[in-house]
Amino acid sequence: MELTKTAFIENFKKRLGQKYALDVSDATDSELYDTLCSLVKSSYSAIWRHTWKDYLKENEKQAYYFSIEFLPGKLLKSNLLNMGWYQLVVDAFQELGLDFEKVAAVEPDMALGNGGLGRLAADFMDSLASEGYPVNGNGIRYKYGLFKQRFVNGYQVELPDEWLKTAAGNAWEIRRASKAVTVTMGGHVNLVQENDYLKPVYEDAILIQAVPYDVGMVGYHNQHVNTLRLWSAEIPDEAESQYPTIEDRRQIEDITAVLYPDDSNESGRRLRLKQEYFFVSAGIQSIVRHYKKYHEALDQISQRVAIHINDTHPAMCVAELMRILLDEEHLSWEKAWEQTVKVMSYTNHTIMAEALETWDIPLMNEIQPRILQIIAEIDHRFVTALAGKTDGQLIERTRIISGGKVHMAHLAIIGSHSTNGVAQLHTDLLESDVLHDFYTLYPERFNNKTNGIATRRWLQLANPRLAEVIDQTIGRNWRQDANQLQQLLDHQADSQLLDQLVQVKLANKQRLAKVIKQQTGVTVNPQAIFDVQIKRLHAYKRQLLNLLRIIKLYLDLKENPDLAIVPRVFIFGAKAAPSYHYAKSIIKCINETAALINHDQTIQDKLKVIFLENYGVSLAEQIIPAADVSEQISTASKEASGTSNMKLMLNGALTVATLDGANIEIKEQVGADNIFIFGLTKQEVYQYYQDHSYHSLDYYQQNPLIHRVLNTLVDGTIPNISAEGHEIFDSLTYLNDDYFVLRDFEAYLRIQDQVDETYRDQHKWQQMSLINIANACHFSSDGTVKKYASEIWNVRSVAQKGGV
Ligand code: 26M
Repeated sequence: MELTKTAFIENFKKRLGQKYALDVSDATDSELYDTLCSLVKSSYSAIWRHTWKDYLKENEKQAYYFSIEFLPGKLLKSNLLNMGWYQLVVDAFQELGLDFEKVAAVEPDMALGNGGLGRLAADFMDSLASEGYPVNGNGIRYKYGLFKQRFVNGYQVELPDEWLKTAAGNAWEIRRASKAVTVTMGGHVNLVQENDYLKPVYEDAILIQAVPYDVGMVGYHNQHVNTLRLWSAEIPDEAESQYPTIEDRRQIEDITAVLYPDDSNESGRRLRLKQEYFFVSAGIQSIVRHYKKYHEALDQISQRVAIHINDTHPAMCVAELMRILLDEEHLSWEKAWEQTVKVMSYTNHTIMAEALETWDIPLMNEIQPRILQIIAEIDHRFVTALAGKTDGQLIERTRIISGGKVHMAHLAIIGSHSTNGVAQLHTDLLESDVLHDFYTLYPERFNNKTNGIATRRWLQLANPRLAEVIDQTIGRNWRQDANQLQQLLDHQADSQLLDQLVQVKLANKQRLAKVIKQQTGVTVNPQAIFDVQIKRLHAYKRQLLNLLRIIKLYLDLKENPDLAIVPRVFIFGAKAAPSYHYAKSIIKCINETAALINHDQTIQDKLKVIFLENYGVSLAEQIIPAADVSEQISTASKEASGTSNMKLMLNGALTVATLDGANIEIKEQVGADNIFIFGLTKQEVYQYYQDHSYHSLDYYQQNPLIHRVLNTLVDGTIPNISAEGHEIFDSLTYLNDDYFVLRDFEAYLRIQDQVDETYRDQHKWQQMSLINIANACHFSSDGTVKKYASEIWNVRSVAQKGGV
């Protein structure tokens, strides 16, 4: 598949002529983009075909990653990189007099996820293909992805994300009508004895056509392309002839219309449950159908198939596979159950109690009565098997159905052979606390898989300048094997390299400064510290702690304009769930504080506060390479892992962190001297929960500094926040500050002083930065998926790695 620039240019011109009857000079960016995608796609489609045919030939065990969210962002550059075409296309475009970056910018972000969980799924897909594993994704093709965020008067406003309506559409998908399956929902079900089994007879059920749209997941230089299969709900052809009403049609098409924003507070939305069953049933049916085409015995399916349940949203996989094995394949309950548990595995992504998913029994019955029957039977057998053998209360606490609800995490754990957390601390907490009862029942099922990130996207693509400096220092092998980045540790004393790091960072900051100017009109100084907090807006992530410190600095500078502080630009990127009132109030307060500070002439360049709109994958790719400081300041024990911490570290930012999630492992890798750790530990947080000795009001009343800073929320110092300021003030004082913001405030100030002091010694700073870059390889998702493959799914790599 060796391609020369000349051949590419020729192909490109030819394809453009065929598709649009245009010359290069007459085509729009959108037409150029579409033509390029079409060339890329036809070039990998032969490999794609071979990849899955080879699986069959070799009788490979395959795994399927079920996730209600995938957040890949843009795919053009990533596909070009992985195919080995990137540089060639950039050069060819230059020769044609075309602006490659402008053309690439035409692609809409594929934003079919909320944040960490969906992005992790996308990084895993990249790594699984790049490591040559036979693992495919299974999810939903939402017509509307995560809402677009705008700020109006400092308030978040949500707009629909019409990603499929852009001129570019989704260039990467292939609609496979021939692979459609029918999903049955609603109605009633009766079990009728037929020969030696019970046959379910459905009444008044709705039949939904599930049509798969496949997206190729291209591996890095390895002739391997996996499939991300996203399902869309349509009216079945048979029903078409029965003249469905507009209302009927809408009922069906609504199922895959919108991605739900992460609203852990809101529950009972029947459409969400329909979405869950829809993609679970479609995915499992298509797996079983495929399996049966090539294998006989369904009682051996666990030897060829593994299914991964990403968070509890796809937990009905357990019941759906049981349904098919029992009702359609007539296996005995025992055999079906044994296979199901062997096939399934589950990842937990949060300990936040309000995010643990439950569904009311009547709702589950309404959406899919047969699935409820099966879940009830699993629950019944679970209770019966344990009765008399263990403490009755433990059984009550762990059973799937209790208090009128179906507990999805219980279903996932009981119905699978593996439950993992996403960082060591998180897994420890699952075992000792959140899922302790299950841990006593099934200790062998629990394991840790610390999250990871795709170094191709987050270093090679997002930060080409840094990538090139690394090439010059240790050669190019790290591009194929991230572990090679550790060789950078041999160059800590290379002052020429450290200078180059300064230049790279500066250039990236200049690039971001342009984006900031364009989006906000604010001019920022690239010589200042770029201090970055980018993640969903959530109380536990404590954007508020960051804001309070900004207010403190502002007050200090107003009091003493000559105060010698290292200039800082505070950069936020965050969406709040539309119904999460408190989070939206924090956004408003940050925006108003930003307006106050940025327009205050006396502050000059010493302090700027920038809240970029519509944070997402593409914006992250601009922000992360430009960051000096990475804010990872969640209340200890609350952030399961975090992954922006890993991306920022990989790009040379230094981390200010609590001992939470993967921050602990980052500290272990870089050493305590190369990270800024502060704040309560998990043990201290839990101690407070136990003895109720935290009284945040005392901190307000007794600490003059905290008093002064909090007052600005309610005394008019920060304008236009009378409602929001009071809401936040009250939460931190009278409502006892659930996330220990005031408790950690002074420790946070102290550690940030240390950041300033370190930054003044640029040699030291760059050395620390280098150590962080080198050690970030421990958090490559290539390594993470290898562990999933060997320790959970038992699948092997089937592709040879190519060159770099
Ligand atoms: C809930 C209800 C309705 C609609 C959506 C949701 C929902 C969606 C996503 C709830 C939670 C969701 O994701 C949780 C999540 O993103 N967790 C994060 O997972 C990352 C990857 O493991 C971790 O790094 C983060 O620490 C963790 O917060």
